[in-house]
Amino acid sequence: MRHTFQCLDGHTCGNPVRLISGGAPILRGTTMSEKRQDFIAHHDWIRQALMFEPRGHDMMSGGFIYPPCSNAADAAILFVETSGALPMCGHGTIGLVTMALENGLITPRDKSRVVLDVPAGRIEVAVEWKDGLVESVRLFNIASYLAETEVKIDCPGLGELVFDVSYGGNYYAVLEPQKNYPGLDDFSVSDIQTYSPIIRDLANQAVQCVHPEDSSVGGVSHLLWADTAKHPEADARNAVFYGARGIDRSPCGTGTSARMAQLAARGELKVGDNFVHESIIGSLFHGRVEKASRVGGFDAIEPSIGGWARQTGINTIFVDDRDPYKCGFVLG
Ligand code: PYC
Repeated sequence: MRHTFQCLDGHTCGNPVRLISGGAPILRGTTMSEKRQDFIAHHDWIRQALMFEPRGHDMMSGGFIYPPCSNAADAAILFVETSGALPMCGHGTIGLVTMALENGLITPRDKSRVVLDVPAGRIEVAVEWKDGLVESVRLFNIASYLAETEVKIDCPGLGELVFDVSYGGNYYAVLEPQKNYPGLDDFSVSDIQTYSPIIRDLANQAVQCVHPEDSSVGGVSHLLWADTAKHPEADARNAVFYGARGIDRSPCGTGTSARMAQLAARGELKVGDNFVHESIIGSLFHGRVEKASRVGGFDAIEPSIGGWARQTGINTIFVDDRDPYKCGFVLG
């Protein structure tokens, strides 16, 4: 049997986004969190087939658009990525909403503001149109909070590392320059790919992060290697690691949200402040602290992220049951 998936491919500030517009499985559940759990339990092969090589690659990321789960929303998103079916993805939202609107896949009540149910909660996206196309968007993300401070691990090959863990839709170990991590200029791409999975494992042994309002969301899945900016308009730079070898080419929406929550908790950002974040390729997200909030017993912020995406093509992907690489592969 041959399974067919219709896709729109694009990128958000350099990082790939694949909108799977045909072939979405029917999911059980009434919320996107429940539907995400059903997808993980019964349909994860689709994510593997469409994200991993040979149909995807280390950075591949995307999602499905579903009907809304609540009256307040216009649509819902299920995110997929090489690292799993994420609770939330910022660059993914920017790309999926841009391509869905430009291709008429969603028709929001207000074409300048799309309300979406996602596994991590409800988000909104303000849309800037130009000549019938989406020029840029601003994503109003879920409440983000600093979960753990000064976690210490001993990383083989590097030595002691100290980091905070912050939530912006996924849990991030936020590594700032320190004795054994001098900064991105002295740390190669292959250093990031070598040490990040080891640090992620050690971080998950050191701390057990579970979202206070949804126990299905937990665990450090992403690492944010922080540094000072190079771009004249940026406040800071970062490289986010995910999956087995992926490094985000965009400044990372949930990572930027997590970083803003960390800085806000330290008193280095306040409500109304802007935070321009630069990616490993020099692209920018324009973050802002919109509101103070709470997550469980934690002080939190509601961040927003401004960015843009462009569609690169249309892709019809076949997955053949006879193919020994039906579910793709990841190089160790
Ligand atoms: O933009 O939130 C994001 C993201 C998560 C993983 C890669 N990008």
